[in-house]
Amino acid sequence: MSFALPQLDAPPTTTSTRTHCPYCAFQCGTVLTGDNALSLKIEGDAEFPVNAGRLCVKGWSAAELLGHPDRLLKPLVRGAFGELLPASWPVALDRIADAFRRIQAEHGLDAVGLFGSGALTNEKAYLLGKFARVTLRTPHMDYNGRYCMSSAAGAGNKAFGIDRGLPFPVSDIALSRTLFVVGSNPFDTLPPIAQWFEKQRTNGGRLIVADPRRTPTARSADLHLQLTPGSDLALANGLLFIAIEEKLVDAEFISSRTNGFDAVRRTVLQYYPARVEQMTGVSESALRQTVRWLAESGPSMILTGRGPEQQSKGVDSVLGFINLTLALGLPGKPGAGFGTLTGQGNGQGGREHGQKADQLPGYRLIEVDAHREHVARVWGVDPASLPRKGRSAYELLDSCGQPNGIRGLLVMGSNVAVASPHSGSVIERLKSLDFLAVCDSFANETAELADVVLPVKQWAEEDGTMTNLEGRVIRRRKAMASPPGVKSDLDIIRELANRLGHAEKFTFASTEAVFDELRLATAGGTADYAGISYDRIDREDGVFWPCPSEDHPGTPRLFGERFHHADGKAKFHVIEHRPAGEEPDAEFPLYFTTGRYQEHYNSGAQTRRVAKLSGAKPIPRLQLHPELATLLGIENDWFVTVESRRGRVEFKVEVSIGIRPDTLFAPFHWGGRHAANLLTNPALDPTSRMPEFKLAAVRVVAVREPDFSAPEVSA
Ligand SMILES: Nc1nc2c(c(=O)[nH]1)N[C@H]1C(S)=C(S)[C@@H](COP(=O)(O)OP(=O)(O)OC[C@H]3O[C@@H](n4cnc5c(=O)[nH]c(N)nc54)[C@H](O)[C@@H]3O)O[C@H]1N2
Ligand SMILES: Nc1nc2c(c(=O)[nH]1)N[C@H]1C(S)=C(S)[C@@H](COP(=O)(O)OP(=O)(O)OC[C@H]3O[C@@H](n4cnc5c(=O)[nH]c(N)nc54)[C@H](O)[C@@H]3O)O[C@H]1N2
Ligand code: SF4
Ligand SMILES: [Mo]
Repeated sequence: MSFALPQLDAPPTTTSTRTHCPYCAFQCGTVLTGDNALSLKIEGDAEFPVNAGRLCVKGWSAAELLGHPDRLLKPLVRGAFGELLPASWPVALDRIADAFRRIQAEHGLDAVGLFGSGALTNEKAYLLGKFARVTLRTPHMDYNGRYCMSSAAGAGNKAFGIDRGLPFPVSDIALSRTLFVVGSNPFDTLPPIAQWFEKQRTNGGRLIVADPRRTPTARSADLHLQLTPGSDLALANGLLFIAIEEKLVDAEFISSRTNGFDAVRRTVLQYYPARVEQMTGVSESALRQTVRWLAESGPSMILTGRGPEQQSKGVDSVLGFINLTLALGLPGKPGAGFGTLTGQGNGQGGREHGQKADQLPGYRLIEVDAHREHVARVWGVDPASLPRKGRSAYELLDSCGQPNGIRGLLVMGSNVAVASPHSGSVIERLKSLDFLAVCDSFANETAELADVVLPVKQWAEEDGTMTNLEGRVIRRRKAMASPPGVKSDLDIIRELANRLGHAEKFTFASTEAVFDELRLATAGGTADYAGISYDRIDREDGVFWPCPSEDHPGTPRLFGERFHHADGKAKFHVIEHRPAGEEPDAEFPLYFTTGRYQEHYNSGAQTRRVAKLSGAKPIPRLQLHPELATLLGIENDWFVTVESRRGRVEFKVEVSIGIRPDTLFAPFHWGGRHAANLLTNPALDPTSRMPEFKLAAVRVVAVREPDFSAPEVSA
């Protein structure tokens, strides 16, 4: 049955290539010179308007991974004695196709699952979704964006009728008079964004940051609201109370452009300042100052990050801040409104083209008949043959090996064994699968558990499109040939579809041809890419969706005239504070929250391998306040064992005044014994199914002095 398909990417034709960084949603423009891994030089692209030449330390060092000695250059297949052994491509691909065919024959179509990624290009996300729905016909396909943008997406859809992270270009930040950043630390997570904050400051603007930690971003703020973890929703309602009380709301905007304010006004009456001060730990005077600055004449902007979003009330927390921006009449004006800072490289595009368990391309919904019909027509299949809505990311993983759960899984672009909440349990579930396949460039902690690992091309070796945090669709351009022995994700999907009897649905002459089919599939949808072509992206330095036709200019700024609900109005939502899935108590008295270092990226599978980055941050450090250190009888550089109801981890301590005394913080970039996610709580938001990465109750169970005679062991 198997035969080799021609590979989609043509050889590179030039030694200087404009493309984009492989990592985060800022998608900095880069210029690559050289045409092989050893000589490749990365520079910031001064012409690309988003980063204007700047890069962060991860972007500068990204080339090191291309020729890295750890890079997988051959497929690996689990041998008879349990070890992963090199194998040929036909053997490895046959192994996956045979396993999926057998599992589906024995246990039904639903027994196979797919797990995708916001790191994948639009073309890959689209084709993987098509493979799930047309070839495997399983409902169970989800992706790591569920862990990332799903709460912001849920809130945007509810309030505005559309989910585009920033409804305006990043450059709008510089135009805002007051900028309020809630639970994001972009000076570490999107560092070149600092230039837009600097311009805003030069223009006389102010910055307010809400974060339990005094981060580099918070340190540069005019006002830092050092709130209790999980209290964002109460904070938002409390700010709206003050706006109403002080008559700072925009009555004209509320009546002409929104629905639902009256019910919200009645609810927020309960959120009077003294109560909110007690719930959030933010003083009444700081609450009043925040509202007055936001309402002062001149445009104001509120941006959220993962802090308020990665909670079991993440959607409602974001809706709270949207309510506030609507009441103040901010959206739709240059330099003003609400936005959320997307995280992964293609976190935006990755959630538009059908990787989500409830979605089809173009942000269509898999449960809506008209949407099913449109996409089925493009794919040339019967709409009734498309599966229905499947399980969300954590639920999908949690069902692995369980009765009626997933028995065969393919993971493309996520290190779920490190990135998932309650990771100790997720690892056990992965081990209980009949069959696990992983496509990656590195044998990460998830690949170590796999039956087959397929080595893939990296960013500089392939073409495609990405959609950045502004909704700007940009080109990833090939700069060099890939090592022999690796394949692109697109070729892998096509080879598997071919083996499973669907070659004719996956015949594409190029990556661009995949994009052209994506354009048809998204035409008329919310995320309409129909008018975007590779040529246009090249000419225009990116095109903003929605862009329904070739003569449409694209849409850099949304909401100027109308919102995307049928009546053109935005919706207020009544929301009430509720406790987290788990609050500190006598047994587990401390808050534990998680986040990021500038030097490492997500599960660390890539950046832990870059010498300069792992040199700067070899291990995770547990950040805790000096008062707590005194209470525990520990000092900087000591070791502590932290325990939650789900697991325990030993951390080296970093005593710092930059955190609340009731809260511990650790980054999640490491696996094994350093894995923060052994502690986190998989309580899920009811709408977005986002896990509660930002809040677990923990206790310190042991402390140990450092042994200066032993060398420090890194992860
Ligand atoms: N260096 C680096 N950059 C990255 C990434 C990376 O791993 N490393 N990943 C990319 C991705 S995928 C993403 S999603 C983004 C994430 O970007 P951010 O949202 O900026 O990142 P986080 O560090 O997860 O969380 C932000 C802040 O939330 C705070 N926080 C914790 N609990 C709460 C709370 O209850 N309320 C509030 N208001 N704040 C709280 C934390 O202290 C932290 O400073 O970064 C992207 N960029
Ligand atoms: N405790 C805690 N946990 C968290 C978070 C948190 O704040 N706290 N944040 C969550 C968030 S926001 C996110 S986005 C997730 C991210 O966490 P993960 O989903 O693990 O994502 P990454 O570590 O970025 O990358 C995963 C793998 O994809 C591979 N990869 C990169 N590009 C490609 C590609 O094009 N094709 C293929 N096949 N592979 C590729 C990389 O080599 C890497 O091994 O973690 C989540 N987990
Ligand atoms: S900010 Fe993001 S896109 Fe830019 S260089 Fe750093 S990791 Fe890459
Ligand atoms: Mo993310």
